[in-house]
Amino acid sequence: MLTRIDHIGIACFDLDKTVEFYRATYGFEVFHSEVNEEQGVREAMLRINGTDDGGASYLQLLEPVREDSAVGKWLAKNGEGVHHIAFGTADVDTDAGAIAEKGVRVLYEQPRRGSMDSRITFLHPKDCHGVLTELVTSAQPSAATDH
Ligand code: CMX
Ligand code: CO
Repeated sequence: MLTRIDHIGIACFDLDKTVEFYRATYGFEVFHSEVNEEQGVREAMLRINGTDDGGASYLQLLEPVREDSAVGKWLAKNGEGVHHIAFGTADVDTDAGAIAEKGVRVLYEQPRRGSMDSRITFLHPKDCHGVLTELVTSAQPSAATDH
C-alpha cells in the first residue's frame, strides 16, 4: 500500500546553488547527500516532515553526473524543474507487482538501491499521465515493525 509522499525529485544544473536557494528561501537544511552512480546523480535530500509510519517526506534535489543519465537527458530537454514524484510503501516489491498487473510499465525487474539505502523502482511516465513515478521502501524499519 502506498502510504505517503516520500519525495518530490527536482532536477537542477547546480546542486550547491539549488541547495542554497532552498536554505535561504525556506530554511530547509540538507538531511543527507550522496552520489548515486547507478542513477547518474549527485543528490541532496531535504527533510520536510516525519510521518507516523516512521517514514518522512523530502525534496530530492538532483544534479546529473553524466549527460546521458535520466536526469541529464531530461534537463537538456526541459531545463530545471520537477522531474518525478515518489510514493512511500512498506513493500515496494508487492506494490510494483500489483501495479504491473494493471498494465503500467515498471522499469526495473527488481527494485534498485535509492537514496539512503532505500529500495526503489519507477513507473513509466507515458503510462502515468506524463508523471515519472517512483516507489520507495525506506531502509529504516517502520514504527509498526519496531515492536
Ligand atoms: N517526466 C515525464 N516524462 C518524461 C520524463 C519525466 N521525468 N522523462 C522522460 N519523459 C518522457 C519524454 O519527454 C519522452 O516523451 P516524448 O516521446 O513525448 O518526447 C519520453 O518520456 C521518452 O523520454 P526520453 O528522453 O527518450 O528518455 P528515455 O526513454 O531514455 O528515459 C525514462 C525515460 C523514464 C525511462 C528514464 O528517465 C528512466 O529510466 N527514469 C528512471 C530513473 C531515474 O529517473 N533516475 C533519476 C532519479 C533517481 C532517484 O530518484 O533516486
Ligand atoms: Co527519487
